[in-house]
Amino acid sequence: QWDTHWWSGRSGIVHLFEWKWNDIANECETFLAPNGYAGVQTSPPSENLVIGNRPWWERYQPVSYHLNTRSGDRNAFADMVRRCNAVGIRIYPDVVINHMAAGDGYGTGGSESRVSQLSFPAVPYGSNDFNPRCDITNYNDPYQVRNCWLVGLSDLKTGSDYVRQKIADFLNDLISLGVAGFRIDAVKHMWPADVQNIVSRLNNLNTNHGFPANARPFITQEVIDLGGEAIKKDEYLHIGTITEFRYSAEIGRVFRGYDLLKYLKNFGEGWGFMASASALTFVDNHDNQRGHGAGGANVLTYKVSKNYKMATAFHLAWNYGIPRIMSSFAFNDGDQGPPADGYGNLKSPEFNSEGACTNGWVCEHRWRQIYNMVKFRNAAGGAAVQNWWENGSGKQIAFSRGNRAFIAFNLDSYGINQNLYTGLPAGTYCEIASGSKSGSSCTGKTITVDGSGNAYIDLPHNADDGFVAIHVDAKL
Ligand code: QV4
Ligand code: CA
Repeated sequence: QWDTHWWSGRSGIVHLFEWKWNDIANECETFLAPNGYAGVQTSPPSENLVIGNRPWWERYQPVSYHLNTRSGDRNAFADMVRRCNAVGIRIYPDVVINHMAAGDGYGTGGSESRVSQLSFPAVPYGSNDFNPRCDITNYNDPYQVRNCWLVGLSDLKTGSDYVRQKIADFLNDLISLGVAGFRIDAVKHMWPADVQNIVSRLNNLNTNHGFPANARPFITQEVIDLGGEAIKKDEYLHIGTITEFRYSAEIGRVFRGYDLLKYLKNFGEGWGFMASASALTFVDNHDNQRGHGAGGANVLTYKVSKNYKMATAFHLAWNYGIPRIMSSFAFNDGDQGPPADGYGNLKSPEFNSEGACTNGWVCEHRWRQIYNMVKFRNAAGGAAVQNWWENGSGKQIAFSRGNRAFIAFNLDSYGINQNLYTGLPAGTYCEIASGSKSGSSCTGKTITVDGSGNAYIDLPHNADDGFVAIHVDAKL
């Protein structure tokens, strides 16, 4: 429940938010695997309520556990998992199990949602399967948070044997298709014992998809705990990993320049975050990038691209947590749905000559500064952070990962123009923010490490990218 089941030499889970299953399968084969990514978090695969102008959040309103959504049907889901596993990309669907939909209507597979009668015939769930209707108004009352209806979503009686087994059957169906684990939605709104019980009913991973015998599904639980509420992330640590929302809030604050970079020296447990092996870390997620959930105004998104790339570079360079990378669609208002045609069918991403997404998809995971930092993380492996350097004002920092990788950041009002000790073997390296290694040359700048491990670092305050990075796999 803590093991991601990543292939060795891979890292990073990309949240391909609202992508179609077939497009994810193509992305695994053509981009994610060749660039060293390890996994994908998908949007919820279960049938959801069709809502008016198709906001993204309709997918958080289940109508049944049929695998039938705008992302594709059961066959497409199965095909995606098979193709991604074959190239070493693990699939972790987002699963919504705390509740069903909030309104009456029909699902993406045609099933009925009759909240007014507490009836979801396609599961089936009936009136015995829901907690009595009430609103969550006080997050300091654990009973209310767990037993009342989150923003009017029909709250399942997860204490009941029948409900637990229906949920476990749904998750076991996904396991049979080869998923490596789950992002479980709204875990704060379920009692730890209920979540634990459901997880205990899960089968081991499917060995036909390359998992070893007795492998448990990776579990990451969405528990938003920024401190100050009654429900603590610690209550769920024995079940699996947990989304570390403080990571998102704090890294945004630092890379917006509201705190000094030098304080990142002990980023992680030193800042009061949970233990690294339990922490699912992210710069932004699909909620807080648009003002839903928690994190507030400091959260960085693709819209503040220079600072976002710097924060992501630090995220991937630093050896704390299990990193998840957000891959967004462009939006102006927080309810807007993903790119779709006039009939509501999701659009496939298209790519320009440089590999960047077009037609409404942002695809941060295809930004050079980001995918090259995944390669940096893979090159660094388990090497420790060493050779920390900071300037007098604390707005410029640099560090190495053992003798395998080196990175410098500048948020100051003047440049870095000096020799720094990199810890790396002598040679010429491709600087991976500005370009990529291609054969024996580099499409961007180069940095030369001398025989004593020093390199001249030139990083102007107004450079396009606020960091420079080199690693042994990009040595020329
Ligand atoms: C409205 C009113 C309610 C009223 C209700 C009556 O606001 O006060 O009770 O009508 O029916 C959508 C609308 C919301 C609406 C609700 C029900 O935005 O206004 O309520 O539907 O019709 C996503 C969105 C929500 C969305 C929900 C369901 O963020 O806006 O609600 O999907 O479609 C807390 C939780 C945390 C949660 C986070 C957002 O602790 O668990 O809020 N995060 C997860 C997901 C998130 C998802 C849910 C949970 C729910 O990451 O994306 O909410 O599954 O912090
Ligand atoms: Ca609940």
